[in-house]
Amino acid sequence: MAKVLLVNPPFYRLLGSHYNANSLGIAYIASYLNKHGHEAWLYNADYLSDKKYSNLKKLFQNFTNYKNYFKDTENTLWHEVKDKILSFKPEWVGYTSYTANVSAIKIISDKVRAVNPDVKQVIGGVHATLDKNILNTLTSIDYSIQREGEEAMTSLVSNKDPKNIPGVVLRKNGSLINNGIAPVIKDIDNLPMPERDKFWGIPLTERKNVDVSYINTIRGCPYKCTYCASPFHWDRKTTRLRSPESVIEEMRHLKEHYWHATKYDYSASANISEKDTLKIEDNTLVYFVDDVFTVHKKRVKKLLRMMIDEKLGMRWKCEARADHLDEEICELMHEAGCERVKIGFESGSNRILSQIKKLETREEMLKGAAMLKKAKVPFSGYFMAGFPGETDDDVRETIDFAKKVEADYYSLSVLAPYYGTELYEQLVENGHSLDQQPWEYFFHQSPKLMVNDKISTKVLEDFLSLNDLNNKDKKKRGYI
Ligand code: B12
Repeated sequence: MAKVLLVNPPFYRLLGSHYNANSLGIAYIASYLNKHGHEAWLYNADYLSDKKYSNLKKLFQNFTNYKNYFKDTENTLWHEVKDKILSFKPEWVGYTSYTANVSAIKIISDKVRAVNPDVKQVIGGVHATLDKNILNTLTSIDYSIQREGEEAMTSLVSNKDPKNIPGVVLRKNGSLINNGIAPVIKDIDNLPMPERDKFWGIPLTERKNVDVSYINTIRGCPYKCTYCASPFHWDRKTTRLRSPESVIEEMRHLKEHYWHATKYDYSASANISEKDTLKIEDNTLVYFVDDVFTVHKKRVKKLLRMMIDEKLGMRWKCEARADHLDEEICELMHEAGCERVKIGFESGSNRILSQIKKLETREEMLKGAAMLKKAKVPFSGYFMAGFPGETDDDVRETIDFAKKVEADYYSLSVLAPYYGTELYEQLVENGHSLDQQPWEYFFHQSPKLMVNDKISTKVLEDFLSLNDLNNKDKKKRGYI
């Protein structure tokens, strides 16, 4: 039996906000390890003892402070994380990675190695999957696991020979051996539910502040949008959907063991500029983290009907595409307690939509938005600016379009081409020096135009101030 600590590195904390949700990737690895007789716990190093989320503007403003943490590698925050990891006395430590947190993993893993070289360290998750040479940068990490980590991690900590474990990258004689991507887990219904109890590093009294109401019902996404890491992180051809029965079982389990009676506090909306922060009570809203929750219409209708019939009374939110809706789905969503649909519109310019392979037009999107409105389902509109070659006119089209869809909340981002996306590869091929940028810059709350020199400051400002749009209507609900 191995003692394993799975770590979600600091990120929002460094931006002055907090993130108290259970990171599902490592929660799945932990429950799988525990099912196989190991002792695996989760440590969310991004957790802060607080209930406040910074609003979008604050996140943008805190970018300079954020960058300073990476220059100050002896900052007490890094030492605190290292000390908490070591206080668990782990034999194995596993980090979950996005591109933006790779630098944090570097700082922490170096410190852990310096104090206790016997602890074996592993990296998994999106960045580890997309960057097969990541061990060359992370010199204190022993193994990298590509794509789904349940089986590979279990084999590693069970002391199987890493050379023979599919999915693992290891070092030998100064070079890397890559065993290839981990095989697809075909039946995701039968995976144990993600770990929701074993949290290291937070006092028991704060345990109830951990948001464990994230649910993953789909692994993968059949689309190939050029700005998204999913097509490469997951295999587009092997998108797997859990059965509605298995999803309902997880909802029931959540309700029985973790659900809070408290309601969301909408009084402070992140859209209302005089308020700095938004207070949220956790475990009062299920978050379906799937890329496109509605991707399979027949299945989602069955699931929504089951939610209604079961009378679960649990409010929820999800991510979807506007073209994967119909009137019946929207009505069922309303009846089944949908509090928010997060729609990735991205742009209001058909030229840009086609360039980024969104496979959707603004006309189709408007139709989807209208159906949600008719069924009284609140939705957030996600928009981006700063694509290569995008002009002021394109952004103005986005601004007009965004106003037309009348979302309940606007989330606005300046494009950060994520490592491993089609867009990133194209840009590097065309001579952009993205590969020279620090990893920690690859997230979308950085206000800088990274790969566009055509959009004027004024138009970008107008775009970003769409965030204030529904200030006028305080009845509309802010960010959730
Ligand atoms: C839900 C979600 C969020 C949530 C919650 C994140 C969380 N920590 O739980 C929120 C909204 C907070 C969020 C924030 C961000 N996200 Co996000 N998010 C997602 C989303 C939609 C689903 C993630 C998920 O739960 N998947 C389900 C689980 C089961 O899958 P998984 O995490 O990949 O885990 C499996 C494997 O990767 C692996 N694995 C994962 N970790 C580990 C660790 C070890 C040791 C091992 C062995 C294996 C392993 O095994 C797991 C089980 O098989 C993905 C897109 C996607 N479909 O994957 C984007 C995605 C991961 N996010 C992304 C990004 C960029 C961000 C942000 C940086 C955005 C920003 N603010 O600018 C932040 C970073 C947050 C952070 N704390 O670091 C990108 C990452 C791309 C990249 N190259 O970096 C993705 C891929 C989206 C995209 N469109 O490209 N995100």
